[in-house]
Amino acid sequence: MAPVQAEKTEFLNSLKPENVEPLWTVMSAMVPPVPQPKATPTVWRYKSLRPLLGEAGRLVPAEESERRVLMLINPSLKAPQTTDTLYAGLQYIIPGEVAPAHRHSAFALRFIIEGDGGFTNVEGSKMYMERGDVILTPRWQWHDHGKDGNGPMIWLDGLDLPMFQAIPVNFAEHYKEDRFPSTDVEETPLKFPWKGVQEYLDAISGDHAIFDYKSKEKSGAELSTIVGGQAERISPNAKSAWRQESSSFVYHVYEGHGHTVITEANGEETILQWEQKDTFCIPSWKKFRHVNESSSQTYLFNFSDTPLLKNLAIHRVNSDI
Ligand code: 1HN
Repeated sequence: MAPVQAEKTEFLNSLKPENVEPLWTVMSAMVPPVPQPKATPTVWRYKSLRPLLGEAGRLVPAEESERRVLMLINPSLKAPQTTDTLYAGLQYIIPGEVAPAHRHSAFALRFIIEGDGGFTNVEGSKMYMERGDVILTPRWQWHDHGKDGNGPMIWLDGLDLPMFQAIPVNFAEHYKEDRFPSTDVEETPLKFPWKGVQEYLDAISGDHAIFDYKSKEKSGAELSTIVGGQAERISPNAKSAWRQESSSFVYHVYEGHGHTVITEANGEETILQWEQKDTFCIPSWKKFRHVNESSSQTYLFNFSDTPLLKNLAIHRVNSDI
């Protein structure tokens, strides 16, 4: 080793005990030319997960679980990461069960996949939920879930939990009783029935339509400061527009089947094949488009971290595609 190299190594070794590290060896990785999400594009197949949810229902009592959820964890990351910034899980509830009242700093939304007679009570407003509905649980609001009638109910939970890994300020509290006192409500700003969303999408001409879920309490605002949502319609055997954003997305297939093409900067292609009730994720800055392979309309729901990025002034859209 040339003397200067030996000296340099000795110098670098002397830094560690002082709790300092050189920036110059890692600078390019820290400020890469484009986002480098760690998440891998992944599909969670309902056909495979549905029996596992049933097994969880049989083996894990509600009292034991607080929330009976299978988390959708990205194979390149660990819980609670579905993408680098978003958490998704499938929740399963059986008639008569109580998912007890609690509140936390994290925001949650739910997209109902299967069943009826299930309800969420948010701060005393008890809302019944149906397939396709979006239900919000704003930060620090008491919420519990339950289920009347027959058969289970299953929904997709979307939370901003990964952010609390980086900013560990998530508080939670349990209510003194299982249920927060409630009254039934039909119309509430926290519920977005599917019917109206589909009517909106169907009234738009063209092969690809997007509905932006917006807060009903603060007009024009996103669903939360961190998580936002959209519904999309793609015409029979048609393709959606290409899209590339700094946001990451969790998609859920409400109806239809097809695939999503993801093109990397080096031209490499990933195909995510999906069918009804599947969930899949698109990491940040991936260029992607959906292809409807069915002879009827395909409807997708997504939630993303777009509001977070907008609020931090780091949302970026490639509009040259
Ligand atoms: C939560 O409160 C719910 O209320 C679901 O249904 C999933 C995952 C992590 C932390 C809190 C719910 C959750 C959660």
